[in-house]
Amino acid sequence: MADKNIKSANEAAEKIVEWSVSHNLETCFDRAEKLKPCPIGETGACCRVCHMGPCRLVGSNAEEEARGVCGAHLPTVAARNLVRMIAAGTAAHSDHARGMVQTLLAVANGEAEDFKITDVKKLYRVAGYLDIEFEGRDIKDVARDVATTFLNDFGRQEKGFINYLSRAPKKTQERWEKWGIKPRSIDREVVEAMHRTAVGVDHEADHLLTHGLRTALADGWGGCMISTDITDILFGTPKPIKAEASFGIFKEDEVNLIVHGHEPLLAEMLVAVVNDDDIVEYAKSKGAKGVNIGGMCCTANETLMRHGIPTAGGFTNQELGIMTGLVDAISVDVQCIMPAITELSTKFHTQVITTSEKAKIPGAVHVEFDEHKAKEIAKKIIKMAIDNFPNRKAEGSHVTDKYPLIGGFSHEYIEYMQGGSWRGSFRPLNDAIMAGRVRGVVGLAGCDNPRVPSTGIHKFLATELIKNDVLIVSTGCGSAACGTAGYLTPEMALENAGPGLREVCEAIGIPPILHLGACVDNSRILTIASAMAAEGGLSDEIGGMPAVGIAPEWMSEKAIAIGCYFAASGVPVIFGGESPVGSSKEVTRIMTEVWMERFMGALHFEPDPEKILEMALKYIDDARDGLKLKKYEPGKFGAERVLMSMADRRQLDKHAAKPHTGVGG
Ligand code: NFS
Repeated sequence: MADKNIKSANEAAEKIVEWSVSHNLETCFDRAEKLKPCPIGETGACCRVCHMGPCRLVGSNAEEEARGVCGAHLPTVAARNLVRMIAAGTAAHSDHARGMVQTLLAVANGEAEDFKITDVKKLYRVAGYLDIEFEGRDIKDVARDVATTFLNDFGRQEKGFINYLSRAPKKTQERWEKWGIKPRSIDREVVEAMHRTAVGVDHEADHLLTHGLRTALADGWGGCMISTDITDILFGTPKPIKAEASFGIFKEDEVNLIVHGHEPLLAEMLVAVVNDDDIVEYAKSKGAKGVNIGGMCCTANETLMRHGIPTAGGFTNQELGIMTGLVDAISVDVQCIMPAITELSTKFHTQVITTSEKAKIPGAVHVEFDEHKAKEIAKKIIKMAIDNFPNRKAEGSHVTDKYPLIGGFSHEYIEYMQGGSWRGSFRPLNDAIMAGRVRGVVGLAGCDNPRVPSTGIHKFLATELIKNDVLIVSTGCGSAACGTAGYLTPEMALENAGPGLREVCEAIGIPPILHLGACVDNSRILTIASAMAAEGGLSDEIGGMPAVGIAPEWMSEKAIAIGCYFAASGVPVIFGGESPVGSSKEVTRIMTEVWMERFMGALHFEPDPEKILEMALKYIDDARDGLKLKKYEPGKFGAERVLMSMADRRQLDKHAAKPHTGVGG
């Protein structure tokens, strides 16, 4: 593990942190050191839902004895706190998804002329999931029906559930049905979560947390999955693509514009127009060779996956990026944007531009995005960056490290690469797991965090897991952590993967860590898990698979929503850091033991990286035992099953509902 005395485990980032200290500039790392978390709030024992408090439920026997002024017990308070985090996280992803749906509708209605439907095949596949007729129909009519069907998933008031629940394996759906956690609509579950957690409403921890899971499922199989699919329809389904990562992506002789935040609409338009003649001419007139776009956080993942736009990294890199002195403008929309960047930018020449009607930051210039005038606004923003280029000062850390990477692994591509257009399937992966070549799969995701040597736990787990023949799928700032460390390359398999995983990676030609996209693209992992269940030979539901989710440096409420939708879908999840409900034994028991019993998933919090690794491998090996697979032994593989008899196939087909998954589904 990384040395505890460093701020970032990423060398380039650490160089800039050192530079910031020598130049008396404050960063999140300094603030994290100065501002220790309140131990009562940190563990979920503080209740702030009314103004008789805040009540602190503390003491040596708080679980049994502590009460708020209203009489609320600690498990109630801790559970309410978690449910509110889930609601906030769900709201964030889903509001983003709503923007995507509204844009698709505007395109269908001819009101957003600068956007178009790029991936018609994906539109048809989505229409197929939704039982919308598409053959022989006008594309825009299909798109309109898709968009209006999805809009109903946000606000459905009549009977029914979120459409995409039907994409999960049948057995997984049956568990949801049995325990009453099928979400009706996204907004409704979020509103109900806020209602139930208001003073004097729902007080039973298990009952509260059950609704938390229902809300989280609305996020995963609703907001996130809808957002992924519409983004693919509008801008293309990702395929493997080369890009670069770290601070060396900024160019000395070009205008550098960072796109930072989450919603890809404006970023897509900036990428589309950046090489237009008038833009290039204008840049030259100000002494620059052109305009270079770089990404940050999840917007980076979106533009990297589809266009190979380089990334400057994840959450804790945003201030450091400005400190290179090379950023002429940073265009931000919503989520994970530190307000600190405007104050910091005054020490440099960087122009911070806020663009969402939902988000302003004191000190930033506001240029509001409107999908009906996308191109015009994109050009305005690029010109602002160009105008600022001559103001670039000499100072800045000017760190130039960068690494190549390969991103762009959509679930469609992962299926395709295992057999081509006609025979794409998850058979080879399932077989490799059955034979013990691949021990299991880990989703390594979530934020990077200044409270630990930032990106260090991601790097530790990434290298250890692949050494143990575990295939990694990564998203969000987890991908950025791996990308800026140089881990997202096929060579990584040769140098660091265990013998079985290396063989598989070489045979298919993939890195051992697959970059699947932004945090909303965690929905791609749900689709992959469903496809693996449908393929047969492993578990016939998501639960019971040799698969684990890990968010080792999480900080956002969105991560909690994601962790909970994986748990409810049947995946054991391990988060790093202190538990935000660690004060309550009862809540902790429900999230681990009770959820495991009901859904075959769980949500653990474990600050020790070595223990996270140990737990993940144990979950994987226990799942292998449960499925009666060959015991995992490094370098020793079972017989690869090449062909299945028809009888075998029929047997599997009985359990598996193939039509709900991936390509051709
Ligand atoms: Ni995910 Fe993306 Fe990063 Fe964390 Fe924030 S950018 S949505 S929340 S910090 S991974």
